[in-house]
Amino acid sequence: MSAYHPLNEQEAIEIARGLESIFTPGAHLVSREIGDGNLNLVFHISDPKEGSSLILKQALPYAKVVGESWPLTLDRARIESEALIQQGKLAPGLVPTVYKYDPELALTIMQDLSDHVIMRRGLIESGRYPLFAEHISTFLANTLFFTSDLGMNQQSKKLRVREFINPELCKITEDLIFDHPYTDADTNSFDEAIRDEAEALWNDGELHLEVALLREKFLTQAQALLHGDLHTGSIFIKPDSTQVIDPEFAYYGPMGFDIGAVIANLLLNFAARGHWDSDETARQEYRSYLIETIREIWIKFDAKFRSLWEKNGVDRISMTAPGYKDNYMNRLLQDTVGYAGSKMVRRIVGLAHVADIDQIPDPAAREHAQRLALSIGKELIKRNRKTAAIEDLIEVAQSAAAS
Ligand code: SR1
Ligand code: MG
Repeated sequence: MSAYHPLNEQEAIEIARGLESIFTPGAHLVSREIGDGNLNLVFHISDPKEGSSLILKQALPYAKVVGESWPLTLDRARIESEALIQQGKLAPGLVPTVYKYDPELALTIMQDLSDHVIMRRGLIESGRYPLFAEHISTFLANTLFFTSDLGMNQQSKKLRVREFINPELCKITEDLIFDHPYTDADTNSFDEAIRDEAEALWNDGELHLEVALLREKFLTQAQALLHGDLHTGSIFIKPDSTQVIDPEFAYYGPMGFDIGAVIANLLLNFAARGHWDSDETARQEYRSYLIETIREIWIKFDAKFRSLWEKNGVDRISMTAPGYKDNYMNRLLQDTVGYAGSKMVRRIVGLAHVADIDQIPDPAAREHAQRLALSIGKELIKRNRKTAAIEDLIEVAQSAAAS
């Protein structure tokens, strides 16, 4: 195959045909471009007769969500495939298998997960996933602990940080999450009905101080290898399986950014309930399910992370210094709360929104959900450094919903 160019469906089939461990030679293969994300081409290639299939994901040299005017590095395909391989080793069974990476075509060929659904869609359709908290807390504890200075050789970690330098994708986050929502930026996008809320964000000094502190940590703290974009659109799910995909934003950053991303997206769905429920009872029940999931994620993550630290810690003084572990876990919770809030705010007034809220057709119901999400998000950001327990975050969400 020649140098980089965006593939068409026939070319995708020819490349997939080379994976003889998946497809029998001469099989009749079918291709569908199924990419609905912001950045890449995604081909689903299958042999309908044998029932075998795979996913072929190609990075485009620009951000698909905006167009060719926003160039974007193809190196993100290397970052993504390498992160998937690392995460697959640390959290087996929770990440799709990578079959092949082709640097020239910025292409990753991986396991097909189409017997799962994208979790954002699953939540919109009121799905319940009883094993999700168990699975995602394992993914978070294992990938964050074993890539940090607490759980891996500290010299090797410095070299790993270098491999995952991801400046262009980090800049997207720095702009779209930690800057643009707080000023009248061209990239912002919001319904006119909530202009008052957007303008309030631009003029809230107390909020800006907290966002600047969270941004500083995102810019400077190489704490662990993050997924970097762990929203519910980056998770394939079914009742007995959770698969984390799409780590093209991976880099060494503050752990709370990944944990906060998961919680933020559950809370965005929490804010959107009502339209997606048949009646008030259904709404209350689904909200309770989401809150219970959030509580369970943090409690399980905290227990698993501490246990890994006890059994596999490599950093002597941090294991013996009285109070250090509790202090560390509390700072992690505070970061989680601050980043969860930041990720909620950006999805209401920034460039990229979420279907949970944008797809509410009734303008009044949508406005209500947007205002609720902003109210929770702002409060989490403002309270992040005062948080002492996951119950504090839950209280913010429940009181905002009740008022
Ligand atoms: C230009 S990319 C917009 C957003 O999509 C990705 O999923 C990230 O969340 C990014 O901020
Ligand atoms: Mg993505």
